[in-house]
Order: sequence, then C-alpha cells, then structure tokens
Amino acid sequence: MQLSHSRQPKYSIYTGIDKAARDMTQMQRSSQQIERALERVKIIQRGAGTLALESLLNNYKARHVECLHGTTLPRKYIVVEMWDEYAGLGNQFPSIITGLLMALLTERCLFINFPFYHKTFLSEVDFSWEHHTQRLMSFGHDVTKTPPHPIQFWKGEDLSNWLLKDQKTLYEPHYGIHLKNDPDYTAALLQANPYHAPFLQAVFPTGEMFQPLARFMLRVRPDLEEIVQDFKRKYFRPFTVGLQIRALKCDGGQGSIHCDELPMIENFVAVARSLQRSKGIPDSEFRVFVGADKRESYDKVVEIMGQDMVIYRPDNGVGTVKSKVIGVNNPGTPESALIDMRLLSECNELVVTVGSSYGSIASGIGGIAPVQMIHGKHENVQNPYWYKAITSEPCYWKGNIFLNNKDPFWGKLGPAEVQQFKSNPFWMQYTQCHCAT
Ligand SMILES: Nc1nc2c(ncn2[C@@H]2O[C@H](COP(=O)(O)OP(=O)(O)OP(=O)(O)O)[C@@H](O)[C@H]2O)c(=O)[nH]1
Ligand SMILES: [Mg+2]
Repeated sequence: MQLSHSRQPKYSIYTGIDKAARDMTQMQRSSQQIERALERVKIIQRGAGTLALESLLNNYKARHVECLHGTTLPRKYIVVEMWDEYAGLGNQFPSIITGLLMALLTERCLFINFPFYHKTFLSEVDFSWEHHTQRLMSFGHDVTKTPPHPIQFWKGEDLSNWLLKDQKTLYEPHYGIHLKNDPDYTAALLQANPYHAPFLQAVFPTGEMFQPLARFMLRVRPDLEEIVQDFKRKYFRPFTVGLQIRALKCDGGQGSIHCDELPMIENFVAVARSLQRSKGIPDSEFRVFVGADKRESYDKVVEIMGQDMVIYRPDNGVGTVKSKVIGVNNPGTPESALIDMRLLSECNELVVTVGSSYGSIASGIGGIAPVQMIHGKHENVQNPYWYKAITSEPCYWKGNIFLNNKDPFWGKLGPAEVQQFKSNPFWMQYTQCHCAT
C-alpha cells in the first residue's frame, strides 16, 4: 500500500525529540516532566550532525523512484524476505529496518517480500518485491535464473562480514542481495563496523536507529492506526505506563525460562507505580496499559490495581495459541498483536518482559528505553528484579549467544569480531536483553 505525497512525514525528528513532544502533550500539568523533556530535546539538538536523516531519506526516495520508473535496467537492489508464519512480530519486523540500513549503506534500492508487511503498512514508495521482479523481467532479467546473493547472518562465523567489511564494496559484485528470514536486529552489528560507524553516529546521534527508521518503514495503515488512536483518546491519561507481560514463553527446558521463574505480575505493577511516584503523578493522571499474551495476566493486573487504573484491549485475540515456524506459544492474530504493539509504543514509559522480542520492538517503535523485568528468584544482586535500558534500541538477541559461545550449533564469533562488536558502547544493551540458550 502506498502513501500519497500530501501526507509526507518529517524525518528529522530524532527519537528524543519525538518522545519529548509526546511527553509534553500528554503531561501538560507536570512542570518537572516538561523540564526533563525540554532538556532531552536540547541534548538531542546539540548532538544532531549536519547529515540530517531527512536528507538521507529524501535521497533514498529519489533513488527508489529511479528504480521504479527508469527506462534502463534498474540499479542494484536488496530484497528482504520474511514468511508470514515464520515468527512473532518482534522477530519479523527488525529485518525490515536492517534491510533499509543496508540499502542506505550500499546505495541500493530496497524491496520487501513479506505479505503481512504489504497488507498492514503504508509505505511512501512501492517496496513490493513482486512488482519489482516483473519490472526486472521486462528488462530481460529473470530473478529465478539469476537469484540475488544470500546475505549470511545466522552463525557466528558469518558475522565477520557484518562487523569488519565495507558493505558496499563487499556486495558490489552482486546485482541483487537477499536477507531472508532474519529474525534478529542484525543492524546492531553495523553500528560497530569501522567503515560505517562514523556515518551512523552522524545520522543517529543518540545511537537510536530503529525508531526514526520505523517512522519511515513501519507506518501502520490508516484503519488500524485509527483503532490505536481512538483507544488512546478514550483511555490513555497524561502518564500512561505500558506493561508487556509475556507469560507463555517458558517451558523449563534446559537453558530456557522456567515457568515458575517468570517475573511476577505484582512486580510489573510495583515498577509502574514506582515510575508514577518518581514523577509525582496523581492517580487521576495515571493509567496502566497492559499488553499480554494471556487473559489471566490482564485479570491479575486488574485484581492488584483495581479496574479503574487498568486499560487493555480485551478483544485482542490472546488466548488462542498458535505455533509458528520459530517462537514459543505465540497467541492471537498478527493484526491484534500489532495494535497492542502500537499502543505500547504510544505509552510514556514501558515495563517489558526481558527476552521477549515483542516488547523490545514495541520499545524500539516508541523510542522508549524500557524497564526490563527479569526472570528468576531475585535472591541476590546477581539476579535483580529489573534493569532500565539506556536507549530504545531493540535487542540483538544472538549477541548473547555469540559472545558466550554456549552452543556449537550457533558457531563462534572470532576474537577480532568480538573486539569490533565491543567497540560500540551500546554492545551490552544489545546483548543482555535476551535469555536465549
Ligand atoms: N496481542 C498481544 N500479543 C502478544 C503480546 N505479547 C506477545 N504477543 C504475541 O506473541 C508473539 C510473540 O512473538 P515475538 O514477537 O517474536 O516475541 P517473543 O516474546 O520473543 O516470542 P518468540 O520469539 O516467539 O519466542 C507476538 O507476535 C504476539 O502474537 C501482547 O502484549 N499483546
Ligand atoms: Mg522472539
């Protein structure tokens, strides 16, 4: 689906400015909040380089239009593929952003082969891979005979390309390149790549790449967005804290989460209350929005806080457990999950379940550095109840595995790659957010 030109967004809204603006409109009465929000805007403005994201994306759009309407064989491309049932949303969306970043760094056109994406999001240009293959065919280029070159991302050994090589030069010999079913935020690696780190730092001065790029790539189509905005108008208050409670992702198998060690719902609520109190917000201006993967979690929050303080979408389809190619007990429909995800991303603060890509991507879309609730018994300082992220960037969940080399299946990250990855001060945030193996 394409967006008309009259509704073009402004891109030069960095994460902090965007978040601050939302905070300010929602918290008109709390001067302390406004002061903090303004301070954040000032910091972002100071850090903003001359390479505005706006001009980068405008240049990209011009390139893309050439790829769509040129009279000769279009320029090089990257195609991002994702199967509809491959995983939950939190594992399906990040490669869209990685793909755009790769397109920007390699000066290619981006195309997307992901039916749910085309059905649900509104794009400013036509990213359809299906349309592009027809276009290429009209110039005599058959992608079934000359398929795009696959980008490797799955094993530790594959990552030296991402971390140590100039992406443009590396893939120059290939007309098309293909990122297929990448369920992770592999873009995190590019931020540590010596050929690209300075550029990315100039364009994304706060280190947050996902949120501003999601504004371009992950714009929900108007009828779904209207449901989000309508709910927000009716039920949100000046200070609304989102709880994302992932309770079905546990099986107690070796290396995975034990169901009796999930973060307690009482503790989610206590964190929401401490956020409220720390900002001096009265109950009349405060609500908790709950996104959860099972009905009992909503009921429990209501039982603790009282019906008046809690909002959620009872018709979001959770309760019907559907398995996917990868992932654990993913309930509901993708559309209902997307509406909850958008609502979470519209909150002022988020309290999410560590290790859940869904909460991580909701935070990324919202530009909200979340509080991550941790599993376990919390009996000592090595196992705290929660931690607060520094930025809103999503998790790079394989980072944990690659750095700790726990399982030979995943392969190893070599010493040079480890060193390079750790040259990015955000590396800990990217890796400590997941409980994988
Ligand atoms: N509606 C709704 N659905 C949710 C919520 N949390 C999780 N889900 C569902 O569960 C799926 C979770 O898959 P992901 O998004 O990959 O997140 P994850 O927690 O890492 O789960 P797995 O990777 O599948 O193990 C989502 O796509 C949703 O369908 C929520 O707060 N609201
Ligand atoms: Mg996941």
